[in-house]
Amino acid sequence: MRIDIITVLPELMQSPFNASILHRAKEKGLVEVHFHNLRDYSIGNYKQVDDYQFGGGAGMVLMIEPIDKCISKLKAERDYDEIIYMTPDGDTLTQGISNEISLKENLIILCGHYKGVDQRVRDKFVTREISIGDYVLSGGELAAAVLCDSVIRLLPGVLNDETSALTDTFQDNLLAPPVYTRPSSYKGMDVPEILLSGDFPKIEKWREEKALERTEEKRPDLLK
Ligand code: 6GU
Repeated sequence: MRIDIITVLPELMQSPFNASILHRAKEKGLVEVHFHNLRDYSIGNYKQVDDYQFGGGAGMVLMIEPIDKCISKLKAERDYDEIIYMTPDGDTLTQGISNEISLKENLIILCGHYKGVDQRVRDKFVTREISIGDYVLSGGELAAAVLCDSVIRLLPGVLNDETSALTDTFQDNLLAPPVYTRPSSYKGMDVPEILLSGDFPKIEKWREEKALERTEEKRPDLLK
């Protein structure tokens, strides 16, 4: 997979990609992430990328021309499966959307900023709009990093057996069951007997029950 991220703040984005699982995915050659500073595609001598909105109102809007220049350059180099715009009014990210996106080859992710981008960018270039939840961030960068993390960890070969995505919370619309590690008894708090029994079919059944119980208690909406 190749991901091209267009942003006015590349510095804000790079560190999550240089640690842990995302770093390993890059090292293994399973993903390439490229950052494009919108200012490098700015117009005029002032490196302008945003302007006041027509009709008045507070807040700046990212201009269409630098975004067009950047996207056009990328599209001339390869085909893209999706051009994703990160915006609080997009579709709320779910595991299902991440699963779907993880099957794509080449992605462009455009990060909104200030009041967002000129609507014509959304109308003409963008194929999908994603939000990471009902709260407002200063820009789309952290949301893009969240999206990339959730997608990259699903790419075949990124996770090993111990970190397998198959048993994650949300993967079957269920929360994950409780987990324990050593010691089996700590200050009078004991690990459920069954987990120490070695009876794996029974343990599996227990985990399914606990996952369902936890989901009923904390997120009954997932079961509907
Ligand atoms: Cl994608 N962008 C911004 N600015 N805020 C958000 C968001 C995105 N998702 C949730 N809040």
